[in-house]
Amino acid sequence: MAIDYTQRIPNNVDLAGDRRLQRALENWQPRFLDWWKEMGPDGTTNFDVYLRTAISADANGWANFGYVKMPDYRWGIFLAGRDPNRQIAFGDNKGKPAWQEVPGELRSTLRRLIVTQGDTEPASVEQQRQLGKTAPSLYDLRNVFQVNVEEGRHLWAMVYLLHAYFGRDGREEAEALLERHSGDPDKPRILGAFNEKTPDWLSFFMFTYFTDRDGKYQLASLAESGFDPLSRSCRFMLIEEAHHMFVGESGVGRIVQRTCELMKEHKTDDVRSLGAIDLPTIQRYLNFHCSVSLDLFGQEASTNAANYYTMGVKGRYLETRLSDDHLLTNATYDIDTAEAGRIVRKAVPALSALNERLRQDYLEDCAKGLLRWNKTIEQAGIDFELKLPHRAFNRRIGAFADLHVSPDGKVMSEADWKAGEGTWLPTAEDRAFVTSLMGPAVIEPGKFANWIAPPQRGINNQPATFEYVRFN
Ligand code: BYC
Repeated sequence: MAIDYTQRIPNNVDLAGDRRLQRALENWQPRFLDWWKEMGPDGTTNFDVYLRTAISADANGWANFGYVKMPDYRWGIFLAGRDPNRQIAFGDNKGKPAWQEVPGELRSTLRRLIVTQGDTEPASVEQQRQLGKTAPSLYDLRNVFQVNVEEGRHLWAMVYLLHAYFGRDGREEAEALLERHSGDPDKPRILGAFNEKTPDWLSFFMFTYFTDRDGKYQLASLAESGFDPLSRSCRFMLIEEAHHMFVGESGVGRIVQRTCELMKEHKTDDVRSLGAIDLPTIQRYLNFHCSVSLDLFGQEASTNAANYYTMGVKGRYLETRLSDDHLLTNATYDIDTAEAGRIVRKAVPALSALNERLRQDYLEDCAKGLLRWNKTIEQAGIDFELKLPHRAFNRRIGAFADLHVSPDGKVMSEADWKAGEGTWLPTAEDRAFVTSLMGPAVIEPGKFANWIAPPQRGINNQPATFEYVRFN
């Protein structure tokens, strides 16, 4: 299917039929491109990258592969198809037709959720800005760029909603999404994890494994929203999100594989001297990215979350597949929380526990990748197991923020925690070592940096040796 180049903004929302909206978005587009040039992947404007582009929301249209210069990427607005009979599935408005416009009383709540979601998308592009310079292969270089352009499109998705449904406030919020920047002391991004650095490829793969997976669970909850345009936007975004998590899971998996190969071949644990990343360092990075991502789910007991649910704006993961009353007014849910300096398990009203419930779904999903990574370690005959840290470890948000908890869940004094910190979280020395392995970028087709194994297969049935990026 060919791209319609007569459209400045490819879309399936009949932009041409809404001149006011079209003008507003065409006004925002150059600002977005300025932001991309200033804050997007550094020094890449002339590269031809083998990218997939969504040109429509149907099965054939969402994955068109070809060489594209990234500033010319066809960022567009695509919503999953509309079900005219869709009903709100939960909360006080359960059973009513899904809203096609924003109900007045939900305006500020919905805007806030859309802005929070939208803010993460450009933030991650900013965080990954320098990675191209140290890519371990052309295949990986292409993957980070793919992730970046799709996060750019996800920003477009939220900006469309702001422009189309929130009037002047929405336009101002859309501007502000380009004005806050990751790690900026004066105008930081909204959520903690999006102000951290992603300075190296181990961090990038951990980020796409753990933090993009928060994206999956948050988007899935918003896909249940009674506000139909938000639901449809998120459903389309989720299709793209799967590739980002694949990049993370396979990236960490390939690093683990290479480390194990070298340990076996040289009969040593000291793979650092062989230019690879040792398993304890991988575990420390994992602890960091997992704990920072767990914070993204908010407070364990949250009245915000209860209100979102009751109002019908944000549901549970796979809400419509759950078999209960979808009101939860009389239900309880067991959560781990902190009381008098201890971790206790207790039943709380299910409505207030919705953040924690989503975090639980998320953690179960996170565990699956570890099973695969650990299989690689086991098959190499190595006695080591990667583990998810306890949910209370290294938290900044929620009930455990004031506790000092080890990765295996022991509450301890601050002094003891500080004494253990260097074995649980990446140290300055770990980070310096990992950085020392990075770059310069490996740009010969089919070649890979020493610290990572090649992928099992390439992108879109292309071989690993394919020229995924041309530099011109
Ligand atoms: N950092 O009642 P609570 C993605 C604030 S990632 C800073 O628990 P709530 C992606 C909170 O705002 C997915 N502040 O809040 C991934 C609240 O502030 P106020 C992004 C935090 O609302 C990779 C206060 O603490 N999408 O897509 O229930 C690459 C009380 O908390 C944090 C979404 O997040 C934090 N971590 O839950 C690219 C979905 N956590 O009211 C993309 C939209 C909490 O006291 N957002 N606070 O001023 C939401 O659903 C909710 O805002 C949250 C927070 C789940 C984030």
